[in-house]
Amino acid sequence: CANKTWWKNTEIYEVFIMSFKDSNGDGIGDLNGIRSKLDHFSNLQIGSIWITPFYESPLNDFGYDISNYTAVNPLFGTLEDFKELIKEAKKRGIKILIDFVINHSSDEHIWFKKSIDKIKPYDEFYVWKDPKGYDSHGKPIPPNNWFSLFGGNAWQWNSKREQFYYHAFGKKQPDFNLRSEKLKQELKNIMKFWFDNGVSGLRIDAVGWFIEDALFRDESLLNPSLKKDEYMWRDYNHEYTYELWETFEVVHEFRLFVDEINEKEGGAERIMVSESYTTMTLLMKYYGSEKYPIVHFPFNFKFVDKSDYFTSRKLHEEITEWFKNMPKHGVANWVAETHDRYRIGARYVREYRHIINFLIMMLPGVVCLYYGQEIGMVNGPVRPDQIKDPHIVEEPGRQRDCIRTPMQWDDSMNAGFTTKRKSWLPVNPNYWSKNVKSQKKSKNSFYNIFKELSFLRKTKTCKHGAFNSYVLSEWIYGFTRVLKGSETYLVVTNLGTEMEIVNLSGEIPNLGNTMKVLVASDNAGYKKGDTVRPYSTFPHLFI
Ligand code: TEU
Ligand code: CA
Repeated sequence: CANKTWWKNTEIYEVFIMSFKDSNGDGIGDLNGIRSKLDHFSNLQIGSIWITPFYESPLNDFGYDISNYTAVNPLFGTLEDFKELIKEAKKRGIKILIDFVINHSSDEHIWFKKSIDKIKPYDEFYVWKDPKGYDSHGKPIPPNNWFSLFGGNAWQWNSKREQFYYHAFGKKQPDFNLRSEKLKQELKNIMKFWFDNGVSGLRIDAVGWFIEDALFRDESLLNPSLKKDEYMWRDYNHEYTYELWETFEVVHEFRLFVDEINEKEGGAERIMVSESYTTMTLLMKYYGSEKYPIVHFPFNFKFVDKSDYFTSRKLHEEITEWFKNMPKHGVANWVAETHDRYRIGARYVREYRHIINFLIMMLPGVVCLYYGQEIGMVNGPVRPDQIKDPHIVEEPGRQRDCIRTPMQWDDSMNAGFTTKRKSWLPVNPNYWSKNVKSQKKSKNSFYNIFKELSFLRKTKTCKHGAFNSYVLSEWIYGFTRVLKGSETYLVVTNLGTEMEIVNLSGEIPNLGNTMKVLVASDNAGYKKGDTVRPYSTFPHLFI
């Protein structure tokens, strides 16, 4: 039967394909590897998985540089493998989401080659621009001051076409011209191709960079006194290169296309989720309205963008801000880790890993997880000579490799990720004690606590209950989930470093008298009026 609302409180588990599970012993994760681990998702009641790019690609940005959108990279398997994965996942009720990387392609895509040669209609598929002039050595001068997010000027000269092309990311990732109707038609064909192959949703990569100023105006510097070679991407406003109003129109157009397919083909709703790091106001624009839908929801990176610690009030504000701003028809979602930003343990105090899992699993809406989050994986040590990522994250000299070390399945060689002696990135040496297999065996492990949360998540209260947020003291934060006729839950967390007394009297209305602790991150027993250990969380059930 058609389930149109499956996505409204699903789990989206991000599988960074290269690092999840290798099936053929080449040291790189692949599609058959994912299929061999489907039980892992079933055990944790994961509703859907998002697989990072597995398409044909020279892998200059780990697949975020696609050279053929409808071909599977042989490193990751075949289209048959993908179909088999979809089939097996479906048996377990698991939906599959894929990456839709359409801000740019790889420069090795045939469209780009044809674009260089000005073959119609590909001539207009990318962002080409004449030089501003030539310097005294005859060198072409870039059209403006736009920078690449991956460092350096965003314009690359092509001597064959005698024009610059724009690349918001790496040199080998030329930006598409999403004003081209013919290009958009091609991209819709690609969407249709994957939907026909059983895909349930698309994660729209780097959506903010879709459209650039048609007049190619210079961006203004945040600090105008900076000299030409002193500033980089983060030092200017992104008025002309980021989230222009046309961006939302383009995504809306793709949404209409998805809606059309959903309507025609019945069955479950296929969804679109957007990836953008931006202001609250602009984020909310991605929801669109009921009459003008854009994406099903934009990723909520609140817990990804933050670091250090929370006071209770701060956390309350962070959480409620989303609900306050979200349009009425909107569905909330919570992300704490991705393949681009440091893992929780490296941004917050390590113990917050549990706290954040408790929160995002019990809050209303969709929860987005990153592989390894269920066992509390932390950034892995990657030596400079082992680094694979040519790009930096957060600050210069910090690559994204440490966020992408292989999944830790067991305590055998390379944590059971691969049979090859050297995996593509080193496994975190802590796999010896931190792995799925050993955590399954120990009662109070990260894995087992997470598993209990995953069961709680499936209750009526968690799915449909109302949400209320409370600042109970400086360090004690709490929220309730209440549904008439069902159990009431209270999630309490101590964000501080000392024991705190939880005073519930009067603060929260309509709580029954009998309290039962359901899951606790430090696994202590609690009675009403007890103290809560530092850095711990537990949901209560009130009867
Ligand atoms: O990321 C786009 C993005 O907004 C950033 O997270 C960016 O990658 C990061 O700040 C770089 O340090 C998406 C993908 O998630 C990322 O892996 C790709 O590299 C990027 O697009 C280009 O496709
Ligand atoms: Ca492999």
